[in-house]
Amino acid sequence: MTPTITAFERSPDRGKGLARDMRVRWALEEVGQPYDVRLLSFDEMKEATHRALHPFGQIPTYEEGDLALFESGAIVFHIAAHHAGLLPDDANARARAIAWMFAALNTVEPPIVDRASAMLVERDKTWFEERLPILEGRVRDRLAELSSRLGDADWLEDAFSAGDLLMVTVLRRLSGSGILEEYPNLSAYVARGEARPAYQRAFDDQLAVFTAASSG
Ligand code: GTB
Repeated sequence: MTPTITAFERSPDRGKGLARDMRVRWALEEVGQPYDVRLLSFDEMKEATHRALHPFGQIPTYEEGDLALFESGAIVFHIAAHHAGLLPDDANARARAIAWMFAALNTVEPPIVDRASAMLVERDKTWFEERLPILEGRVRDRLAELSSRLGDADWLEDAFSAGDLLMVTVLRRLSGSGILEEYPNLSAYVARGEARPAYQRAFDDQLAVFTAASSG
């Protein structure tokens, strides 16, 4: 059965692939699973029909037969658990790849999102200039630790996994900040992820949505 995911009808990132449908698209492309996309406006996301799928009225969601899922991490995990290619077969290696999935979403993403949110909605506050270095300091702390762990390896464990897929999408939220570039091995890590053919297909598909919405 072909799954259906939801995505922004017009992404605020103007097709840069920073919204969280990107990680789901990428996972589906990595495992070779075709999918449909239902595009939603901000108003539609808050309607009861969509809230039945997503309690917080957000994207992405994932529907496949009787299954309806929300939360990008849970969706990527579901895809990885049901197809070969995103999680190792060895039980211990699999557990470690899953640990990196949680690390991406639970340890590295929060300070990055805090910074991005402040940049978006707190710029006009009197305390913004004082707060920004604090938020950026927290991002740098995490990146320094991640950079140190990655070292000169290609991926976080022996082979590319769903942990890398999520980590790369999380680090991409720093695009344009200049912060990622302070850690050359992390920049190269993100570039390695972006160079994967599955990533490229997913990126092109989400960009095509934005381009079509802008020309219509
Ligand atoms: N924890 C959830 C998950 O991982 O699935 C979070 C889902 C989420 O934040 N969804 C956002 C959303 O639906 C889109 S991805 N927002 C609408 C709303 O809450 O009303 C977040 C996002 C949005 C825009 C950019 N951007 O423009 O750069 C980047 C990321």
